[in-house]
Amino acid sequence: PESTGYETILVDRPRPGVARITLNRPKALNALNLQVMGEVTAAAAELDRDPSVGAIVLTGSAKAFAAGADIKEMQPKSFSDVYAADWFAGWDALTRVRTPLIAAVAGYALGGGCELAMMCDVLLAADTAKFGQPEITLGVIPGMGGSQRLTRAVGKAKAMDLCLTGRTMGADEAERAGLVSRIVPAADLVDEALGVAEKIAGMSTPAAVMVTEAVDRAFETTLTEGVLFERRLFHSTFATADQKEGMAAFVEKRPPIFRDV
Ligand code: CO8
Repeated sequence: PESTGYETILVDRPRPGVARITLNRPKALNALNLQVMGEVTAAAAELDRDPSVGAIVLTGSAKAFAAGADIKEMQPKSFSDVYAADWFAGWDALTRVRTPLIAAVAGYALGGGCELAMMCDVLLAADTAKFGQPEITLGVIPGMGGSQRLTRAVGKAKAMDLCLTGRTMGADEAERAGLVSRIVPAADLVDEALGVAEKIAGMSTPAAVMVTEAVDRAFETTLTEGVLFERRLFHSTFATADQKEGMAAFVEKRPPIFRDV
């Protein structure tokens, strides 16, 4: 059983090695308020510390992954309020989670919802998914990394288009643009995401974590530095028992049994 006491999320373990965090504020279309931020980041950090969890699925409802940061919570805030609280900085904790995070998006992923999905390692979309950064229509701009991660994911032209007009982008356009890795019929989204998570959880955990660190490094550094970083991580996989097992299993024509060491 998972930690209880969460009010805005559900946490469960639907498959071996797989944990799922479900955003659960249906009346507000999963709008992300401070409580959601605290609960998602706490649950993810706790699952990250659990060696039996090899992948985490983050999802919402059929209608909304999340319709953005909570506008009603932000409405009364002043500049000093949001500056002093460093509003949204708490979400950065999610990017320190080392266990692979899979976003499974159906329905609205707008504003902070789109930004939250983009913080995950793998982004799967239902055919009903709608992505957008509509902050400009509220007189503000993205505040959880949207202008940066969207631009890196889809390039300047589309990022500018989306952030300046506030329009939404359907699953097909998101897939063409490189924002999502797969589109799945809505009815199959959760199964597909759990299957992807189970597959990842069955890999060598050190290798899975290293490869997410290596891919992430591509966003942070030059090609030369990134290639060196990757090569050194590659070398270090030879210090793991899982490398011995994985290569022996290939040669012996049998499936590997990784022990995550
Ligand atoms: N915040 C708070 N409540 C919300 C939000 C939200 N982002 N989105 C929906 N809700 C609430 C609605 O107010 C409504 O509540 P109620 O029943 O009490 O009126 C309930 O959810 C259902 O919503 P709708 O009735 O609007 O449902 P529809 O199906 O008609 O419409 C939409 C769905 C199109 C998604 C619509 O709800 C919508 O446009 N939502 C807002 C989308 C948006 O603009 N998101 C961006 C928010 S801003 C952000 O994420 C980052 C801000 C960065 C600012 C930086 C500050 C420091």
